[in-house]
Amino acid sequence: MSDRKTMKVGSRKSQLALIQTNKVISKLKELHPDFKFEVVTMTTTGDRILDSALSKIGEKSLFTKELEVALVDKSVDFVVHSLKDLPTALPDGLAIGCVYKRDSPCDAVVMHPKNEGETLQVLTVGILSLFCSVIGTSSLRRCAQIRRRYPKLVIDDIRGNLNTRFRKLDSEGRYDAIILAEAGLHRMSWSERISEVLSPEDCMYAVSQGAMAVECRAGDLEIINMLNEIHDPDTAIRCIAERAFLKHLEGGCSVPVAVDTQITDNKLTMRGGVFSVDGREAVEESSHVIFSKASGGKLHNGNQLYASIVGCLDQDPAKFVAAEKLGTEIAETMVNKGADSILRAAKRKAEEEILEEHARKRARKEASPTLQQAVVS
Ligand code: DPM
Repeated sequence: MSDRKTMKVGSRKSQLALIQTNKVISKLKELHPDFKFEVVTMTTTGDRILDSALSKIGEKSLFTKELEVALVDKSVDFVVHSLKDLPTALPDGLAIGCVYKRDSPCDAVVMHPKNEGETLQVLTVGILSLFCSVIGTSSLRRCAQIRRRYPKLVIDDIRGNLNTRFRKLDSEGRYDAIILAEAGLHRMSWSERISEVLSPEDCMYAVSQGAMAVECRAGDLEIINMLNEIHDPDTAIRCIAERAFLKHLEGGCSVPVAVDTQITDNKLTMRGGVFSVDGREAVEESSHVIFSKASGGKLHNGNQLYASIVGCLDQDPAKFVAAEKLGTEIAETMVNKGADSILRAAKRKAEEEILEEHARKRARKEASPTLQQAVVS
């Protein structure tokens, strides 16, 4: 080890991002009491744009770009992210040094206080069915699957960080419920607001949902060795399969693509889904791989990446290779079953919406000077 004893850690400023960053730091501190960890916070494009649905902004790496620039120019040593916010292709020279043991990957329903303790099913029946219940989410994946499962519910965009969303839900009266990741809700200590956890049978989760990842420079072996101590092999293997799947479908953060994976000692099972945003069309596929007995002796050197994730240094690489292959094969089968045309249509629609959103913003900008003039005169 070199004499580098102070690690600079990049993080977004949101409460959730800081909770996640501090969780990783406290684990590393336990293992390295002699190290200092200094948090450097940054605002990302995704944090700045609060008035558009994520899928309507039209830029990749919304929540990561500024932090990655800081990694490349060495103003930080590593960055803690929600893995699901990390694109499947990272900038050259960067890698996911470790993934932390996954929390629940499922989606959860948070009700407006007037519906406390209810379920989505209840919102579709009884008196409430006279008025359509409105569910807040900006995720095309959640939207498509909820429309498919509960055609009577109406979906409406909701943006902003978790705190903003809760305020909108509780005080605006516009939404009957919102859908969020269960993991994020627990981390924020809002578990008691969860009315229902959606089973992956009803709503498959996003690629890597519930897993935290640490991004670092791919050649920084000192950091990679340290991160390896908190690298969770089972989480890594599942997320490699899921990310390889998404990568093969060329999906970004805002496509209606969903997964469900399970792992045991020797078997990885995966289900993947692609949906049209209206919920009418779906292509699903599942498969599994049985891991062969350890090939013996051959371990990682720290440079090998699987879907941008560094393999666990003390593990047989065969499992990582098999996971990547499984995700890619399921995606390939789904493309042959028509998943690509569903995705193309979803992307075309998203692009049209991006153009409309830009036009609306331009119009608003052009309108505002006149407004100011009017006020002055
Ligand atoms: C991505 C999506 C969302 C986030 C899309 C999706 C949700 C957007 C929305 C890729 N990133 O899930 O289909 O609901 O409008 C995000 C959250 C977490 C990480 C919040 C959430 C939670 C913690 C985690 C935003 N990124 O999904 O409720 O999964 O580790």
